Amino acid sequence: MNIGISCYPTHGGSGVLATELGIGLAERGHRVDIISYSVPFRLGQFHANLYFHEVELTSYPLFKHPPYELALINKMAEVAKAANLDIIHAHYAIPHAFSAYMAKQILIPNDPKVVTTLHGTDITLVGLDKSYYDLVRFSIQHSDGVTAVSNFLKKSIIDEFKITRPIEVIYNFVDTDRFRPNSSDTCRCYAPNNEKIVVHVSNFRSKKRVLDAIRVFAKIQEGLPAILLLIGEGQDRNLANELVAELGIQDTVHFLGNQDYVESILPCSDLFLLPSEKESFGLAALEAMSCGVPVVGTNAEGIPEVVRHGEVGFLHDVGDVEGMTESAVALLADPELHGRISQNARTLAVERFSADTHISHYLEFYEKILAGP
Ligand code: GMT
Repeated sequence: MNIGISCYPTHGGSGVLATELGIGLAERGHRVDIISYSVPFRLGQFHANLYFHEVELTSYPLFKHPPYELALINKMAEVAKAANLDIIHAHYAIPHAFSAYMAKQILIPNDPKVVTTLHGTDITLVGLDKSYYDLVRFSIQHSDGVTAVSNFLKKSIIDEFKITRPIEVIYNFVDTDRFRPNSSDTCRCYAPNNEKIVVHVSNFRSKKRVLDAIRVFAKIQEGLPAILLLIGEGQDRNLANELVAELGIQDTVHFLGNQDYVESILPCSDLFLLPSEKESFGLAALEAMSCGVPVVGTNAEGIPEVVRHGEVGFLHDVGDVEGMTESAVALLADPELHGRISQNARTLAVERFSADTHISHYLEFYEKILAGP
């Protein structure tokens, strides 16, 4: 099969998932053409059967902003023609799904099928904005196939956008060979006295509630020696800095910025914090689970579908810093409990969210769409 993938190249979950899917499909012998404004960071090394196409932006004095969507549509149509694409798979509705629809119009009668995967805020936040709502609804209705990354998200699409067409839930997945428990000590330099290592990975947007992660950590370290690794960049970074200074915990909190290889950091950590207010799935937590790291977080949106409360971690209401702290301390202070939850986390990732199973699911879905009217 020839599959075009359009996604964001940055450190967000939708781009990660799209890239990992592309790599997995290419490894199975399919031709994959990734279309984006720069090379997705997760692409890493060279992969046979996988091609990257940069969307080039041309500016002109008339344009206040160079029209990215138009350049993307044009690039999609160009690649689809040259690579004889069967499918254009758009990840995140804005602007990829509508751009794929437009590319398809250009290509009629040799048009590929358009598959759209909705990831989260394209439905629950940005897509609800009046400036995008009708466009997102149109794109969903006019895709040949639509998938959602959780049951929560499927229900939101139906409820918020009054969608009646079928939507397939295909959970996000993780490469359990790369994200695995090991005796890595790469981040032990931050914990020279064997302190517990607590990790938070996000894009530092307000809905991720990184300040709650810091507050939980501050309380954890009152009771036991611990350090916090904050991975990511975003608008709340300065607030996070200020809070760390206000709480006087600068020596034990380390801002690592964006990291391309979190699989080197996660295995040597003891706990992952996910205090999000909005999270349709929580791919970052799944990657931690795959490394055998227990998760403490919130029961928001789709998180409980991934982080099973009491089995692979503990979930509390959004903003319940006390509750999250209690669970975190209970886990970190009890090696038997920690060992059990860590083992469960790894097992759940392998048995329920492996790349192999879910890439097969996507392929079956493509075949169904290609066989359709
Ligand atoms: O808006 C974001 O948080 C970024 C977004 C993305 O496109 O990277 O993340 C969403 O997609 C991920 C991959 O499917 C999910 O794991 C995240 O839960 C989801 N984020 C939200 O729903 C807030």
